Amino acid sequence: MSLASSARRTVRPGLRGGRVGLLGGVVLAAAVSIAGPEPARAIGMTPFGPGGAGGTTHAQSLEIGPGGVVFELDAFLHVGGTATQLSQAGATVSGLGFQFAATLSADATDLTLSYSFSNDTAATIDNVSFVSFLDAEIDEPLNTFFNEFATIRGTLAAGQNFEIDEPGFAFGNIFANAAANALDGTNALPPGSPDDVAMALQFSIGTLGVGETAIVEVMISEDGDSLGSFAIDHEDGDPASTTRISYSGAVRLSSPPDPVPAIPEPGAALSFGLGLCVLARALRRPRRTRSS
Ligand SMILES: [Ca+2]
Ligand SMILES: [Ca+2]
Ligand SMILES: [Ca+2]
Ligand SMILES: [Ca+2]
Repeated sequence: MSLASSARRTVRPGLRGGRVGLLGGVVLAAAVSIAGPEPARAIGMTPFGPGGAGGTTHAQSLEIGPGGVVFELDAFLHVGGTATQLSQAGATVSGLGFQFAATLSADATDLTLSYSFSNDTAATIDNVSFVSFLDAEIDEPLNTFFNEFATIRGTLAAGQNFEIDEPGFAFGNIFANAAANALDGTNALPPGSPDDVAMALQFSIGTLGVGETAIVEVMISEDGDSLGSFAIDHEDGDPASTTRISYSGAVRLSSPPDPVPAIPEPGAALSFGLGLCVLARALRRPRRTRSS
């Protein structure tokens, strides 16, 4: 199957490298903070697309804290060297039964994405690996999407890898590496080298026995919580931007297969409002195409 790439941001705004947008954003943010209280912190979302596809590029709204907006959320399952992009997949991926669920914590600060792959065949399936890809922006209307950086904390688990890079519209190789199951284990956008942050996490699952299920859980948090022993924190270089997006995950095997909880349905009014936001952002944003 061909790996779809999103059409987006054909041209960056002319503010790149300049100071006008950043200073304007600082002034505007200062005015906002004088005028009113701190904005509420929480994660809000509309229902995810096929395969758990999320972000404005998939016509789904996922907002993180006061300033975070997901542009693209997707994942890849790799089986025996063959990649499947989950936003393009059905209920079966490389012969494995596939289910996706999204669960918000009670205080709406942590979103857990659950990807479940069950071997319902009569033979073991070898060389299974999973890669999650997340491209979010922080306070883009105030200070652009390319003034951002990321840091890592903790220790990678056995079989885990990561990458932080520009998402492939300018110079980064993270999306191609996610599609190739070959994250490079480097942070190309540390503090002091800001750009358009995208993050990826890779989990080696190995062999899935007959009747066995692998459950990959990915957490997106706006208050620093994480799953497993390793996390990436995505932040904005503008001191007025207080949003921090934490991204982490873990994999476990279960036999017999785990039931997957149903996807929670946001209220109709919330969905409608967020849907309008998605539409408005989609209309505002210039499009460009990721080079393959
Ligand atoms: Ca939390
Ligand atoms: Ca920003
Ligand atoms: Ca890279
Ligand atoms: Ca980004």
